[in-house]
Amino acid sequence: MAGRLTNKVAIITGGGSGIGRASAELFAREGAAVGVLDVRAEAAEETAAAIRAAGGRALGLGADVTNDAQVRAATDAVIAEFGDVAILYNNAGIGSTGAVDVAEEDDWDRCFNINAKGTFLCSRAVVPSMLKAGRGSIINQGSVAALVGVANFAAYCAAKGAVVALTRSMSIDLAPRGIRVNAIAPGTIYTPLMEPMLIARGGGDLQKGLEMTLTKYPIGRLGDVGDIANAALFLASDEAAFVTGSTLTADGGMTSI
Ligand code: 1HS
Repeated sequence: MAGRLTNKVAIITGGGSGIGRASAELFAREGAAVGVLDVRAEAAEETAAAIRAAGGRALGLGADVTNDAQVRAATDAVIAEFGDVAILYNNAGIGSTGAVDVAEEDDWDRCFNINAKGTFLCSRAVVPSMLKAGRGSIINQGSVAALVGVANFAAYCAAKGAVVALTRSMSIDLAPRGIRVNAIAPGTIYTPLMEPMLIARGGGDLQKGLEMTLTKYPIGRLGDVGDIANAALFLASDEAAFVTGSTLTADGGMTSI
């Protein structure tokens, strides 16, 4: 299978659904062998099976990105199957709602652990393999919520802000060693992560939450998973050879208002 990622090995976290699944399928269509990680092993395997059924190469693995042993075991399994890793997409994430005065401590910790610490643990596990190969591209899932304030998303805004700051830090540490690190800042994409946040915004009414959200998007629609998968593909590919430390907004103009 020839394409923009031919002969590359990719790991995508949160690959069992949403943006992660769309990206895993796109990367595989572009020639990558894909390690699909998800906290739900059956969802990871489902994505991997769909890729294999379409003629691609994929391995589905259960891994909680907040658990270092699980992350390392999954990374090692991907390397054993396909070889050293060229692309890591730190996509796994979780939402959180609430202003700072009502946010729950457990929720804050969970939001930081999955979004920010997970990015750290997965990167730490994969970088040695990229260094062996002499090159790599890491893509971290940020959010527009890292760039502008979003009402009633306190923990989420803070955690995604951490991901974007970590991206800049990683990029300067790793650029001299051949690894590029970038973030994507998606606007609202209708995925399992976003649904509870939309319901909360609409006061329990999903449709109302969707309508309220749409007013923030000059382009006149919310995003779809393919919009973000295509942004990730660019950053993963050699077309982005001079791009590192950047945060690519894919937000229909939301942050330009
Ligand atoms: C969940 C995703 O990172 C977007 S954060 C919410 C932004 S907005 O659609 O409410 O303006």
